[in-house]
Amino acid sequence: MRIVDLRSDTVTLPTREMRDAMYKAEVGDDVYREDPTVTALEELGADLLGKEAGLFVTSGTMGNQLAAMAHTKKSDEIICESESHIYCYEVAGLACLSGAQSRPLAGDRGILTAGRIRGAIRPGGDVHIPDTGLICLENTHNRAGGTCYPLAELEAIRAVADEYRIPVHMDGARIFNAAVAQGVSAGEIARHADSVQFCLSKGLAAPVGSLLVGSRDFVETARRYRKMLGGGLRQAGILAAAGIVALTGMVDRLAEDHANARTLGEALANLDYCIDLGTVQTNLVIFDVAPLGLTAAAFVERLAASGVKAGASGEYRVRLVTHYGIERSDIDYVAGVLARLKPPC
Ligand code: TLP
Repeated sequence: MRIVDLRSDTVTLPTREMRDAMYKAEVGDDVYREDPTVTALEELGADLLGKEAGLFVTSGTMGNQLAAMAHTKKSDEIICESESHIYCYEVAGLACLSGAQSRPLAGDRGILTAGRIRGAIRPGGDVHIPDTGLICLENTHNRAGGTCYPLAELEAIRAVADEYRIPVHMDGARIFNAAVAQGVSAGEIARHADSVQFCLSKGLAAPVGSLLVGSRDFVETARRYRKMLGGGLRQAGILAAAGIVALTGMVDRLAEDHANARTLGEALANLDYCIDLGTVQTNLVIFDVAPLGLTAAAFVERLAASGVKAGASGEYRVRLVTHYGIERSDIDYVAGVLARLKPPC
């Protein structure tokens, strides 16, 4: 049976070029800062995002958590979006690792506005009340279906953050998807944030790792916390080599994933599935199966019986993710399966 794995872009396999680069990578002990390939990747990532420095970390989760630890102090409050990864899927890391309280705000398709954020900032100076220590934005927004922050909104949020002197961290796990979809450089997006975490191991197809970028001081603080959490790696250049190929050779092709996601979204809409096509801006497609009288888990099982691997994004929401390795013919196959699974109205 044909298998089409649309569970996540994390399932992408490294390219031949990545494997060659990994084999040939010049390496050293990165805790001593003697791994030239890790250093090259960190400099490349920082450059692309217009920041002073970068830090290679094991995962997006580690990058986000290190950012929160480095930006905040214990008892701070962190403003985030109520469906964000940092709030929903990082095992309460903000509470455990930073000792901070989350202040989740509902966004519109995952997008927070400057006004909404301004209204949630704590006044400060009151013995009862936590300080707002950080604003976290997720771009693209995973659970909202891969939506992108409009640049004008980022600019307005930056202005509010500056007014209250609060740092902004961007969970840019898929920031390059946003950049390609919006036709701008990742730096153009990142300039509104003090720090950005972005994943090499999702649509960019590297096997492992993320980068955390920001000011030199911020990155040095994060480096200490990375060591504390056991993330000080040794000959990590083996992994970083693939990351360099990811950043230099895999960004532009994300447009193909977006086109495939759009085709899939339109197929779902044409079949009268419950989908908000406005959310299909990048490589994620989320639709609701409640009107079919099914849970997401039950629908995912039906898809699996036809070789289509999907994931649940909530009890009734199914998520399909397009990525490197998925071709247009796979999308046509999935559209055929979806047509068969939908009972006639
Ligand atoms: N997302 C994964 C799962 O954890 C849900 C996925 O399959 O989409 N930020 C965002 C916006 C993410 O989507 C993810 C991973 C992360 C952070 C964490 O990255 P990793 O998995 O590398 O820790």
